[in-house]
Amino acid sequence: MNKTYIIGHTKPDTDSVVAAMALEYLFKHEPAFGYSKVEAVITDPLNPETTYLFEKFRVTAPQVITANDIGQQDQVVLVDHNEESQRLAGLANDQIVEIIDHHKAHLNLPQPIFMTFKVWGSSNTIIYYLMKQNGVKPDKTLASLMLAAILSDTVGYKSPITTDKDRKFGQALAELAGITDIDAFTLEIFKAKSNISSLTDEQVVRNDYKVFDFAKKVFIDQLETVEQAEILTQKKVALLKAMAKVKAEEKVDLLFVAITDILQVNTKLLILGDEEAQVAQKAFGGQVADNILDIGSKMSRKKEIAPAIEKALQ
Ligand SMILES: [Mn+2]
Repeated sequence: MNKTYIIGHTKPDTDSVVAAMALEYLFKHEPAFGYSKVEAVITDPLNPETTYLFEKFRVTAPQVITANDIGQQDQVVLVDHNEESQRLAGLANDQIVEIIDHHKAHLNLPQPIFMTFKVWGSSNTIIYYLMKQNGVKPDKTLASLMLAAILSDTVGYKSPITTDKDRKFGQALAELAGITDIDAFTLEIFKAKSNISSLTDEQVVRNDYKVFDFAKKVFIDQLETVEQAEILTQKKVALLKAMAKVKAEEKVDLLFVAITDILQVNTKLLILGDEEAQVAQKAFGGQVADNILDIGSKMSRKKEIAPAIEKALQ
C-alpha cells in the first residue's frame, strides 16, 4: 500500500519534529484527510532542545530517513518548510502532495497540491487550528510537545513573529497538557536551547545560520541563550577565530554572530572586522567596542536583524 511520509526541514528544530508527529496524529484520527498509512519522519538527528523534551515526556523520536527510503509509489507531506534548499536531499518534487507551513513560499512544483500557509508564530499553531476544525484533541503528551514547540519558535511569545493565535492556542494546549506554570516551562526550554556544551566553536557559528543575498553576501548566525554574558566573556576570542574560518570557507562578504539573551530580550552582535563594524553601526547605530555591538531589544533575524543590514548595504 502507498505510504505517506510527513517530514520537516533539514537540521530540524522542535517545531519541525513535533509538527510532523502532530500531523501524523491528526491524519490518523480524521480519515477525511484521505491518508491511509502515515508516518512522521525526520532528516537529521534531534537537536539538544528537542532531545531534552523527548526525554522529559518519554517520547521516542521519529525515524531518520534518506530519500532512498521513500518508495516510488509513496507520497510526502512537507511541514514547517517549503523551499527546496531546506528539504530532505534528493526528495522527488512530484511526490509532494501537501504542505503546511508558516514561512515565505518559494515553490515551483509540477503538480497541484494541498497547501495551508498561515503567518503565525509556529507550525504547531496551524496544526492545532486544523485539529480544532476537525474535532480532534491531542493527547496529554502530544499537547505538551506542541506547546513546547510554540514556545520555542516564538521564544516564549517574546519574538515579534508571535500572534494572538499562538497565545490562544498555546493556552488551550497548556490546559490539555496540565501545564499550569508556563513561565517555568518556558525557562526549562530556554535552558535546553542554551546548552551548547556538546558543540565546537565552529559548530556554534554554524548552529543556526542563514546566508542572505543582499548587495553583499551576508552570513548571519543566531544563538538564543540564557547565558549571553558568560558566552561573551568566556568564548568571545574562540568564536571570533571560528568566525574568520567559516567566513573564508563560505566565501561570504560579511559574517555576523548574533547572541540573543532570550530572558532579557537583548542581542549583542559579534563583530569580526572593520567592514562588519561599519555596516552594523550604520544598520543599528551605536559604537562597536571590543568586537561587540549591542543592538538592544532586536531579536528576530527574519523581521529585525536581516532587514536592517540589508538596508544599510543599499
Ligand atoms: Mn517553525
